[in-house]
Amino acid sequence: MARAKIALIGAGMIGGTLAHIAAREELGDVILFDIAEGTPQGKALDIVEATAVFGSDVTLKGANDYADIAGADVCIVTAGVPRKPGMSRDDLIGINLKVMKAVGEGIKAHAPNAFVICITNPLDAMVWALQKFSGLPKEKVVGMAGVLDSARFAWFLAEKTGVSIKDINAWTLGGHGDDMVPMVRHSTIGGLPLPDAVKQGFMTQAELDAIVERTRKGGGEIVALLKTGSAFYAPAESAIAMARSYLKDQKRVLPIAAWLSGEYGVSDMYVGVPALIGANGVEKIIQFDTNDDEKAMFKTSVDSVKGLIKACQDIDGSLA
Ligand code: A3D
Repeated sequence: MARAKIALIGAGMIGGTLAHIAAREELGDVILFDIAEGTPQGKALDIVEATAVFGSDVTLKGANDYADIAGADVCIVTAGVPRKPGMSRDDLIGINLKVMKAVGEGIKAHAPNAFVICITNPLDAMVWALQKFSGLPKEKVVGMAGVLDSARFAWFLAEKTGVSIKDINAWTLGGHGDDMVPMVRHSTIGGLPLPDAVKQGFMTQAELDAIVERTRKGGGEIVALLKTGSAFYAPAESAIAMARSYLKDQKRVLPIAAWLSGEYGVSDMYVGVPALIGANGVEKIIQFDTNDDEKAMFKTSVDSVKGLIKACQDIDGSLA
């Protein structure tokens, strides 16, 4: 069977890290695409030289021409600009919407059968625009945010309770903003829902509340520390988990920005929900039962995403 072809659109901090992980894991041959000349070629050459050391039978190539992504099985999109300290993700919308138009048209022309994972912020609006600009089937275009937000949630829980990260299963739903919805009742430590873990003394309610708050602001915490950009290692790992589930038909259930058609009371937009990813893309949306509080938080988050979509439509009339 031929090797998979993975096109990384954007060869910046996340794009370069994605290329490195994909090569080490022998997930497939990698095309690293960017508008900047030299950067994708330099990163691709650097990593392909490392394959002699870690022994992966894959090739990597840098590109500035969309023709090079032809026939890609997976496209992971990080093209655009990241946040700087003091900026919200929403401040990026003007620049990154134009980038999504160019990227969407490039994918439509050269890789129409790909499974597309968008990472560019503001995530839920950019994946929506990317689907519109590319015209690819909705189940083949998804956004990465929930895997990352949930990973942050899980790590904070592991750090606080001293329980292995392997035995923590955390879920964060809704849009990828500070009003995302960490699902306290559905997240577990060793199988115990978090409210039960509090009752059993793993942490206090106040400590759990602080973790929920830290999770919501997890991206900003790293932006403030780095000062020159945003997180890239954990975002890249998160997108690779999604790509792997598609390429290997693993059928993992992951929190992703998926197109909703009535699930969770939401239609015609992307928002973070648990979804099963297999060889057909998004094969199923998993519906958690939600109480009134969770419904209200989810609605607030969805309303924020609606506001971002409206802003996209105001900027680009073709999206209306
Ligand atoms: P960065 O290192 O700046 O890389 C972005 C790359 O995109 C640069 O190399 C640019 O040259 C390139 N680029 C710009 N315009 C185009 C274009 N039209 N076509 C192709 N390439 C282009 O950023 P990064 O890798 O740190 O972050 C990339 C994006 O991911 C940003 O929008 C971040 O905000 C976002 N991000 C999202 C998450 C989520 O969880 C959703 C997490 C972290 C970062």
